[in-house]
Amino acid sequence: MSVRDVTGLHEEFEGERLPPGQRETSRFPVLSKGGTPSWSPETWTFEVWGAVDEQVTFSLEEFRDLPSETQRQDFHCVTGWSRFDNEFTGVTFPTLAELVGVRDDACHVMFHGFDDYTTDLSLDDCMREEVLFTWALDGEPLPDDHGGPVRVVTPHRYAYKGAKWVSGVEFLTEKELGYWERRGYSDSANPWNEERYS
Ligand SMILES: Nc1nc2c(c(=O)[nH]1)N[C@H]1C(S)=C(S)[C@@H](COP(=O)(O)O)O[C@H]1N2
Ligand SMILES: [Mo]
Repeated sequence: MSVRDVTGLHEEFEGERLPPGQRETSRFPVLSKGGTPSWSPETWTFEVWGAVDEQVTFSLEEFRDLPSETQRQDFHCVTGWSRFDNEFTGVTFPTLAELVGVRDDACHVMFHGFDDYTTDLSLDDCMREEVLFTWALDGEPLPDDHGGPVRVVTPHRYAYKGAKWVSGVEFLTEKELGYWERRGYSDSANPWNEERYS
C-alpha cells in the first residue's frame, strides 16, 4: 500500500521539522478534557450539517467505505511534545467536502466530539490534503484513548485542532470558537510561530 508522506509540510511554514519549543517523543501521551467515551459500531454516526448542499449522516461502515488513503504525519501537541512518523489511514477533508457540497457562503468549520469537545478551523485551513478523518494508526484500529473509532488529525496545526471521537462537522458562515479556543488557546495554532495562547 502506498503511503503519502506529508512530514515535509513544515517547509511551507518556513520552519524546522521539529517546531520551536517542542521536544520529540516516541511515546504517544493521551490528552483529553474528560474520560474516553464508549461507542458501539452499530450506533455510531457521523453527521455533516450547516452550510452544505446536503446534510448527511454516515454509519461507521459507510464512513470507512469512503475513499481513503494512508499518510505519514507528524503530531505536535501544544503542551510541548511532538511525535514523528505516525501512519494514519482515513478520508481527507477535501474528499468529504466534495462529497457533501460546501456552500459558497461557508467560511469556517466546527468539529464536534462525542465528549462535547469542539474545535474550529477556517475553511481554508481544513481544505488541505493532510487534514484527515482517521480510523487507523500504524495499520491498527485507532485506539479508543486516541479518539477511536474516528478522529481528526491536523499536522499543520497543534493537535488540539484535531477532534478525537469526532461525531460531526458543522460548516459555518461566521467564525465561532471551540472548547480550548474559548479558554485561551490560540485560534490559529501554527506550531512554527508558537501560536499556543491567544
Ligand atoms: N474530543 C476531543 N478531542 C480532543 C481532545 C479532547 O479532550 N476531546 N483533546 C485535544 C488535545 S488538547 C490534544 S493535545 C489531542 C491529544 O490527542 P491524543 O490524546 O491522541 O494525544 O487531542 C485533541 N482532541
Ligand atoms: Mo493538547
